[in-house]
Amino acid sequence: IWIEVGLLDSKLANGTVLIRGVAQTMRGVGKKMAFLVVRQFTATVQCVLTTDELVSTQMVKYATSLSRESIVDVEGVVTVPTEPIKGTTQQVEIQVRKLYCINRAVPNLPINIEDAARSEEEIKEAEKTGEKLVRVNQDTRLNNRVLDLRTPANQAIFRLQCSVENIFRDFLRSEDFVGIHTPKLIAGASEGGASVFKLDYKGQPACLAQSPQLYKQMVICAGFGRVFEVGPVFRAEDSYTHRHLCEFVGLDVEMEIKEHYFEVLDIVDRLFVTMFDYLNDKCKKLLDAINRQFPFKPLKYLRKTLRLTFEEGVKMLKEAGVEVDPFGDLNTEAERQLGRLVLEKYETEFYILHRYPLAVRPFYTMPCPDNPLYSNSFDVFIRGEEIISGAQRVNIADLLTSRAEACGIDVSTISAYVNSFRYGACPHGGFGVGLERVVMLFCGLSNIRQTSLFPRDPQRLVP
Ligand code: ATP
Ligand code: AMO
Repeated sequence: IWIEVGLLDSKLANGTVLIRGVAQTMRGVGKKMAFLVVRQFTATVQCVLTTDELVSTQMVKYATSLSRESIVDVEGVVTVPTEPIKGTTQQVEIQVRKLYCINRAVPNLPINIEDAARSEEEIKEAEKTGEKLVRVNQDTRLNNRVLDLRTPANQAIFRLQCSVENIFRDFLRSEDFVGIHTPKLIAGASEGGASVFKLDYKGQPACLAQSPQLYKQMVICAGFGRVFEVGPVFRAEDSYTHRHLCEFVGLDVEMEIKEHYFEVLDIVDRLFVTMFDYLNDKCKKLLDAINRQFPFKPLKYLRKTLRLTFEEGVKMLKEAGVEVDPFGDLNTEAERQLGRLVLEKYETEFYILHRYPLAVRPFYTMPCPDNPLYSNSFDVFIRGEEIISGAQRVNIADLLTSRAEACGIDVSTISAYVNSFRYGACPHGGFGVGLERVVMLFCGLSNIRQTSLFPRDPQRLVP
């Protein structure tokens, strides 16, 4: 009976099971006994070989000579040891009856999974006692990503990411949003020309989409009411930071609004509170696996998400002695500082900052009706870092044209977009979320490369 390693428990005691997994470690004790730790996804179990009528000394030798990370099938009887088992996730053992190697790994692996799975704390503790454990650096990990991804924390990170994406879809579908797919090969920049990947499209100049922005709005003009998209976003970032990738997964939303851009904020609020609740309730094992290697405190968030205006944010910073331009953008350090102040005052690490200065927002952003120096726009932060940008959009073609011109954009390159607003266009707004940033910041990870399977950054195109 095939069974998943993660499902092995004392209820199966004395039963015969068959597992397939990876030979993680093997240790011989004399010629008559060997221990083999077998791993499947995030779970590990100890398999014990003791010579008897079914297990020969050759088989014990064979088990200890297996190369690490080889794929094995193990058949055996489940037993419950009297002492708790250290070093495996499952609290039972398998007394091996049969052992087959299905596929052998090379003997010298570029990364040892046990090394890659160790926490910084463990390494430091060992150093105190004079023991030197291997520290696998990020480049080595990313160069050998197939092996690196086998660590329990990495297995958990990408399962958690899948949940984030699914909750995004499920929540929006339950609110009558329609999933769409917009083109990624497009004629011009959608978020400003600086960070665009240019390419040749059968002789025509083209580029990779920097966001679904213009097309998701055109779909609203086409009468779809409420839409969302999950898809790749390409940005030719030229500096190397802990939170920018050259390709990331964009979670985008666009919706008609009746009265106010707060209707969009209401969706952000309910979507993310639903998401965080789900992750905390239903993904405990995954969070534990990440926590074991990369310890983090659970995210603090409120039942109703805090909304601060940009002006209020600037005031809080000023009171704390941080001078920022009241009509400029916040730099990374000011954003972090504001995050700390908000946490102190409001006890939340998740909040919305809205009514940004118009000058720092893209041309398609609606100016505030009461004061055009500000805009109906917002960013959303987790632990002091941006995960979302959004806004009400300009839905009046002539205003859009003048805003584009004011921002230095050649309107002839976006005429199909601008013209969409000449055939009857509802007031609307939306937002874009970076999937990798959500996972990184929810789990308090320090680098966005940890939440991208095969990260693309200014220096990395392979693997
Ligand atoms: P996006 O650029 O998509 O809005 P973001 O998080 O980079 O996402 P911005 O408002 O553009 O947000 O930038 C905020 C701050 O982040 C900037 O003031 C700048 O300090 C820093 N920053 C933005 N882009 C880069 C980059 N490519 N390299 C280094 N720093 C950057
Ligand atoms: P923005 O450019 O702020 O807005 O992007 C939206 C969100 O995408 C994520 N993000 C990134 N993630 C990884 N690497 C990058 N280089 C990167 N750049 C951005 C961030 C950010 O909050 N069209 C608008 C959205 C809208 O108004 O609907 C836009 O693209 O989490």
